[in-house]
Amino acid sequence: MTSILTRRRFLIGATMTASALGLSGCDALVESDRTKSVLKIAEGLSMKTQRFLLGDNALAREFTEADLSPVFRANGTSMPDNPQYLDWINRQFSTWKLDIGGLVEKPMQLSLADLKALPARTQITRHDCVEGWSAIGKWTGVPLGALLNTVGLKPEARYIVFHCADEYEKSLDGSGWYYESIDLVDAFHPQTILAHTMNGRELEVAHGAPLRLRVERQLGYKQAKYLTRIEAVADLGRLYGGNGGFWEDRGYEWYAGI
Ligand SMILES: Nc1nc2c(c(=O)[nH]1)N[C@H]1C(S)=C(S)[C@@H](COP(=O)(O)O)O[C@H]1N2
Ligand SMILES: [Mo]
Repeated sequence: MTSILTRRRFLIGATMTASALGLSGCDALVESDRTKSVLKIAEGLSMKTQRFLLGDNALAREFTEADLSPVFRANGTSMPDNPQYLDWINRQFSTWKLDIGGLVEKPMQLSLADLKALPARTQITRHDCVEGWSAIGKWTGVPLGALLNTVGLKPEARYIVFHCADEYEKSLDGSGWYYESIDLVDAFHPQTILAHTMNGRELEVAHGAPLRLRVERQLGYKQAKYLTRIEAVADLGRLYGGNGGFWEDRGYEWYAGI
């Protein structure tokens, strides 16, 4: 098993390739398309490096009950303000459904009760936000891979997109809805779950009720809350800003490996 330090060094090494390729100051980082494509290469390297060093199925570290953070901060949206969501809350999410569609053989709609009746995985993991805080929480939910096997992915499917109930940035064209995406390696990873339970209790609104993604080898912003729809797609270019996520459309890396 590679030590975290070596792994971080190696990842830094991969990212450094961007500078080796000729990026100098931060100003150079701002606009040029070449810079963007170089950064994309660096990001591709860090994803490949992580997977090469750790393997496609290597688990993120799991902790014990004793490690649970006494306080787990809520970040980003902590209360979606759209009327549909408020109605779901008022009905204890009994009318909420998760829609699974896109490039699948058998599209499905699952209620919260349906999801809770499925076999679940529980994991205690550390959540790392890019803003510089971490918290350890216990998550219980349905392995995404099992759900995808049930609906059956069409051969063209390459990514899984997660649509959320919060419009993070109000805009006329609807480009401000929170969304995220992962590829099939992460979608079928054993620790990738749709969590309905946190620290042994029903997921609170601030943490993404009634259902949120946990994709444990990536940073906080990938952990989409308030899920409404899961869509299998062949490419990410046609969704919203085209970069595969709300924050990705605003400059963050799509592969947020940690
Ligand atoms: N739908 C939605 N999901 C989201 C966000 C958000 O604003 N909306 N914020 C992200 C960020 S940046 C982080 S760090 C985590 C925070 O999860 P928490 O509120 O449970 O701590 O959720 C992520 N998922
Ligand atoms: Mo975050």
